Amino acid sequence: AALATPGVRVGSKAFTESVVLGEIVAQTAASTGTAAVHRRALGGTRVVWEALTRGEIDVYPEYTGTLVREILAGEPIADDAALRRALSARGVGVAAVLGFDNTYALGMRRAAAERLGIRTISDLLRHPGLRFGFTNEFVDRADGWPALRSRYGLSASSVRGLDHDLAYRALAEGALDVVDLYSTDAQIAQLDLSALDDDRRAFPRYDAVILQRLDLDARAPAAVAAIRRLAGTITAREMTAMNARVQLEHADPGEVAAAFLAERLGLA
Ligand code: PBE
Repeated sequence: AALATPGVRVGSKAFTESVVLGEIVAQTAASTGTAAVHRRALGGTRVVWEALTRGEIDVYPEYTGTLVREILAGEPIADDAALRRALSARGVGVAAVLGFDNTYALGMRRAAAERLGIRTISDLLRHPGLRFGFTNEFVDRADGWPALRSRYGLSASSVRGLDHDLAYRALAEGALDVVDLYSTDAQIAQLDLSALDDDRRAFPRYDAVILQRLDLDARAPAAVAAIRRLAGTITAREMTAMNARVQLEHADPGEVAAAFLAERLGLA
């Protein structure tokens, strides 16, 4: 029997940007003649990370703050070198640091924030009656609502967990007052939201990276080399524009990724 074609199995988390980045990675691998599949929107952070470490996928997009504060929480990670060591002990490497930060922020409709005089997260302490709606994962994550609650002493009376896109809709319709934003989401500009200043620095940096299983180097060297060349190629503005194509115009993430690779990297 013929040897199985060495392939690259890409995964992504269940939100727009992760799927777009997964497509960029899968198409980049495919451009080297390597078979590539993308298991889109596999699940939340834990599910996709475990799929990587168990060997069900080879590559997926992640964020440094998520690695340090959630996935590897409990391990002291002081700097970049320590992060790479902790990953490598798990058979994982950083193939590329993409060039932008997608941080969590708390957001309100600008008009509502201005009316109530809210500019910072600390200002929320004076308005305990506000209705909070957070992405399900944010409600439980060590770097999400639990971190904000203890850092700021917030004790909202109403906190709902919901789908990220539904949270934006509920905010726009006035059914919620405060949601967690991802800073590269296109809805922030579209819905005229304001991101509250994280005045007590609860959130870390969330630099977008591509994680890979280290054993992929031997299995698909050309694809890995191509994925490494994605380093530094995406600015926050470019990522927001790609998210907008999907979030606001409902373009397919595969098309958006193909356009990016063609225009920015000359990959056909
Ligand atoms: N995010 C925003 C990150 C954390 C901050 C949703 C892009 C994530 O872990 O997926």
